[in-house]
Amino acid sequence: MMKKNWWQEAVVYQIYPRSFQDTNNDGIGDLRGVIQHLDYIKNLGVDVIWLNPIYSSPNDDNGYDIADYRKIMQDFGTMDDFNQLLISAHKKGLKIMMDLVVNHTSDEHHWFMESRKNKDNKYRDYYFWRDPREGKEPNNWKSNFSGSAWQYDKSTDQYYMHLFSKKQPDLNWDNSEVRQEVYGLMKFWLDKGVDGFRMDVINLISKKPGLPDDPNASQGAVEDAMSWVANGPKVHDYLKEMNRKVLSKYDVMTVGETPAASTQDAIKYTGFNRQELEMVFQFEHMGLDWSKNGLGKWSTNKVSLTALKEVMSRWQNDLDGKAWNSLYWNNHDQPRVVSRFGNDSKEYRVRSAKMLGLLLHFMQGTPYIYQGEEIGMTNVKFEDIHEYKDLETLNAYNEIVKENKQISAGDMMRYIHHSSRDNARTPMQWNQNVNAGFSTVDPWIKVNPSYKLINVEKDLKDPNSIYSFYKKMNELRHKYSVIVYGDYELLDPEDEKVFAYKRSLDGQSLLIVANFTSEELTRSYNEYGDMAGKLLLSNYSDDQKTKLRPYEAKVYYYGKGK
Ligand code: TEU
Ligand code: CA
Repeated sequence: MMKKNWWQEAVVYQIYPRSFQDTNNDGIGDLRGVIQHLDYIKNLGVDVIWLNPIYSSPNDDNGYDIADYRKIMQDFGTMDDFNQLLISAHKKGLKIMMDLVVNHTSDEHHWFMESRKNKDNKYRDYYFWRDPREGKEPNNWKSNFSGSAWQYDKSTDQYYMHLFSKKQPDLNWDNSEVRQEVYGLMKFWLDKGVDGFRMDVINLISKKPGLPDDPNASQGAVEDAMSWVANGPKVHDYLKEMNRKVLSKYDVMTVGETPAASTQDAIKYTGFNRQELEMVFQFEHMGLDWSKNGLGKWSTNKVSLTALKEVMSRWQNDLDGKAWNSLYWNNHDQPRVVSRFGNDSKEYRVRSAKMLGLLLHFMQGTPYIYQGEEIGMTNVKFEDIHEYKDLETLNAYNEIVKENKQISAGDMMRYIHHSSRDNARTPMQWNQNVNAGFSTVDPWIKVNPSYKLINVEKDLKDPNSIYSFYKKMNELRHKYSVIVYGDYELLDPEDEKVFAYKRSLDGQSLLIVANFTSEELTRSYNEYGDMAGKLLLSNYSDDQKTKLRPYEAKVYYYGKGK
């Protein structure tokens, strides 16, 4: 075990600035909006804010297509606003983690605009330019946002690679100048005083030499193709270099977004003696409800609880003592967890949102809360495809429904309601006023009509709200080291209705029990059969021990000597 670090004991709150708070009435959230709510965030008891990209961008992919890494996106404000935010946050004891998007840039970044001019340009090799193969794309790789990963450029009769949209050309990390540029821009932000980075698809930066065809490309969904391009041969060399040249010089926190990473991969990225990253965002639990017949995330599948237990427990156990987990249900790419793994009906929304929060927050690792999760925001069901803004959703609709005619528009809309990234991107619901208090004008994306029922103002007044519950979880985590560092043991792996586990550290332990159904059940667990520990937290006002009511979730503490 390594020495204890602040980022292991921290809780992170993720902000999607575009949808958080608009302060200048243009319908788009901004940095002043984040400043305005710092007390709200502090009051929740978190330690770190992760900001989705706020850099200058044409917004093809809401800021994940960066045109200038050293400038603030105009929609969001100015560098002065950012400086103000950093100072105010630090004064309140909140750290700021930035999004680092360096697998690709915008096609409007000056490197790319130079690069595309001609084959001899100094920046040509910053990207992947290749000749056509028999008049077509250089290989069979797919873009994550539909279609080929290659875009033809007439002026030089070559294609460039983009694993995401064609406005997100991939950077060539094998070019050492590219790496130096990235280290330079990281230092720019670290020298300003930011406290860490969340690194976008950082395990895609090293491409297989020769860019060979993916042998499985014709089968399965695009997401499956990720495994062919992820975790490439030099990725660890590059991360070690980045760590040596930049990260090791600052006391910062890093989390790499790593699709298609196994626990063994994660140990390589984040192992305590590896000098690469502190943690990764893994995707296994997010893939459990995907379709098995080629449409990937476009499904309405329900997750099987035993499968979820298996994945979560494997990550807990495999990393224990070797590396560090990140704990998340939600982010700006995922549907709302209460709609996905819980029950968002009027009757059970609050209960099941707390149950899910409790289940996750008592595991080993650093928890991440995505804006709105702390008030139990739900998925949205826009009726018209034109109300969706996310390019992944819109491209998939075009490809699957219009071009390939694989499924009907109606079926696709049901899948979109279930899985679209826009479920997470509707404006933050502050109160019952017009546009949920997000903006006085029509927002860039419609507000979820649920805001009259679900909003911050309501939750702040209610000691039994989801917000109050998250606040209590944060307090407990900061008080009991067994929550942070304890080891983990799954109980009754084959129980399809209740998720129960145990945590232990230095003679103290915790029993966590979560009923995933709307049924009344009875359960007991060996040495804890009587559930005689001290009840630390529960989503019901009384305790009926072995009897579990719908979506009941609770934590018992067993002190030393038991
Ligand atoms: O996401 C990478 C990623 O794996 C997602 O594209 C994922 O496959 C998809 O969202 C599942 O629906 C990161 C960012 O989080 C995302 O917002 C960006 O669009 C993407 O990288 C490109 O930068
Ligand atoms: Ca604004």
